[in-house]
Amino acid sequence: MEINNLIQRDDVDPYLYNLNITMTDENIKKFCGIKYVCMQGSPVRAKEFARKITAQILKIDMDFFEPVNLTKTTAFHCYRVGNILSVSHGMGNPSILTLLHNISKIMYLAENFEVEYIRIGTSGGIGVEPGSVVLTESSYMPNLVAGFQMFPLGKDVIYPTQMDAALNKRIIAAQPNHQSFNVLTGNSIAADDFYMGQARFDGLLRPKYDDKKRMEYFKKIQSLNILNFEMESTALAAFCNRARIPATMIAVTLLNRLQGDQITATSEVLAEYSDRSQSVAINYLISQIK
Ligand code: R2B
Ligand code: URA
Repeated sequence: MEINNLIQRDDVDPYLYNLNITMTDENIKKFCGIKYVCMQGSPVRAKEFARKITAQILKIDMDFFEPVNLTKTTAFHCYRVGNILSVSHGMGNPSILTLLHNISKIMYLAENFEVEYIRIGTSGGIGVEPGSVVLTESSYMPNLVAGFQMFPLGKDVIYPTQMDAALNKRIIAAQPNHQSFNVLTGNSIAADDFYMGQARFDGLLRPKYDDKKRMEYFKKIQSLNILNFEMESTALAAFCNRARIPATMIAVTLLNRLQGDQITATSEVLAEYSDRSQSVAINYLISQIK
């Protein structure tokens, strides 16, 4: 991690409002030695992931262990298992970006300068078989520009959004030869919402586009090797590029958007799909830790 030269130890506000934690020495110690920060949208899934890595990596019987949430807020939950943090990031770029500032300040204060960040999530596939897991190479805005646009002091700035290629390679190398689903690398679009932001017709508001225009958009998307829509990858990639933190996203596709808008898989199938992203991450963590 290359610390933004605006952040110096003495300048950092020791109270992290969004996590409701004061970074006393005692609290900082709870985070020392973290190497992997794994992020998922929901607090429930972050806890479930913490339970899985406890059982699968630390081999601890889950009948006798309950992960403890280290934050005092409902917005972001945070669980520590060995040198892994399992954190929830909420939904969308603004939410994950807020989490990233807070969690990275903690990593800095705890002197964890060699961290890696992985978002583990779901997405809408574009021309890929539902249930495939996509590792993001570069993240695009919905206007099909690779980058993340922000307006610091009203100025229009686009930050680069490539994920860490070496980390992606290590994750792929850690997967078993005969996985029952595809693990692909390609690009992703981080949309501003689930509906019109992802070219859907099934939101409340009637979009101005029609099927033909949408198909033209999907074709352009495919020509850029963009494999999925989701809502956080541009902020993740831009933040981590600026902070020099290796980062990537592992996102399972819940449907193929060339075939429709509605997610129609049963809840059992969807749960199994979500488990796939987690298991790809766990295979990687096991390969690094053992
Ligand atoms: C994927 O799924 C969520 C929307 O349902 C969003 O957080 C994302 O990126
Ligand atoms: N998450 C998204 O953002 N879009 C989808 O279509 C599915 C999951």
